[in-house]
Amino acid sequence: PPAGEAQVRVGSKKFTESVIIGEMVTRLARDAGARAVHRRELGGTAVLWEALRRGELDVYPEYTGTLRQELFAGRALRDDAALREALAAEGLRMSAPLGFNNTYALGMKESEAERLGVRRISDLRRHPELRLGLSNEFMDRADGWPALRERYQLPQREVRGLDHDLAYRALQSGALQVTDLYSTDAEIAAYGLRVLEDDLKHFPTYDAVLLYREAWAVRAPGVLASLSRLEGQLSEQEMVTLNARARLEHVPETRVAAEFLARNLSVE
Ligand code: PBE
Repeated sequence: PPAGEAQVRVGSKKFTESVIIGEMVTRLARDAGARAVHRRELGGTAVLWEALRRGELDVYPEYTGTLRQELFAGRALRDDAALREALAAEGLRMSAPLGFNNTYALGMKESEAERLGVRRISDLRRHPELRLGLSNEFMDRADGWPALRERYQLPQREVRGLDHDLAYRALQSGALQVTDLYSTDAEIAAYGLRVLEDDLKHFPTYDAVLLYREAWAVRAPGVLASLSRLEGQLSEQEMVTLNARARLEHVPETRVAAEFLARNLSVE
C-alpha cells in the first residue's frame, strides 16, 4: 500500500450480527483512509480469538460475557479493569461497550410453552421429554449447555447441535422444542417466541465491544479513532432492527451497515 496508509484485517463470527458489525468496522476504517479487508464468517469464537492472538486479524467484534466466561474461563476476573489487564497480557485491547447486551437465553414457541406451563428455565425440569436443539458453539462452551444443565439440574437427554441460523426454522417446524436464542435476534419478536426467565441467573452480561491487537492500534491511531465512533452508538433496539433488516428482509449486511453509518454517524 502507499506509504502512510494503514491496513486493517477485520474478522467476524459466523452469525448475522457479527457480520454487520464487521462491515461497520470495515467501512469506518476505510473512511479513515485505511485499506481494510473483512474476513467475514470466519468461524466460531475460538477461531476468531486464535486468529487475533496469532496476528492474522487486527480487530473483530466480541462480547464481555464471552471473554469472562469462555475465553478467560476459570480466571474469576472481578471487574472491567481485571478484564483489561488479562487482555493486555495477551497483547490485546477492547473498546468501550458499543451499547447493547446480546445474551444467550432459552426459547420456545409461545403456544407450546403456554400449553406446558413453562416460563422459567427451572420449569424445564418437569419436562424431560422435550427435544432440545442448541447451537454448536453453545454445546461445548464453558457458559453453555454442560454448565447450564448442571446449574439447573436439567433431565433432557435428547439434545442435538445445529447451526444457529437454522434453529428458528427447526423450532417453527416442530423438529425441536427448545433452543438457545441470542437476545438481539430479530426472530424472537417476529415469531412471537417465549424467552424463558433465567431464574438462577446463569448467564452473565454480554456487552458488545471491539477487540483489537495493541501492536496494530499503536500503528494506526487515526483508524482506531474512527472505529471508536461506534462506542455507545448501538442500542439493543437498534441492533435488533439491524438484524431484522438482514435476517427478515434479506438486505445484505454490507448495505445494512452502510445505512446505519450514514444515518447515525454521517459516514457516506
Ligand atoms: N453471544 C450470545 C455469543 C453468541 C450468542 C453473542 C454472547 C457470542 O458470540 O459470544
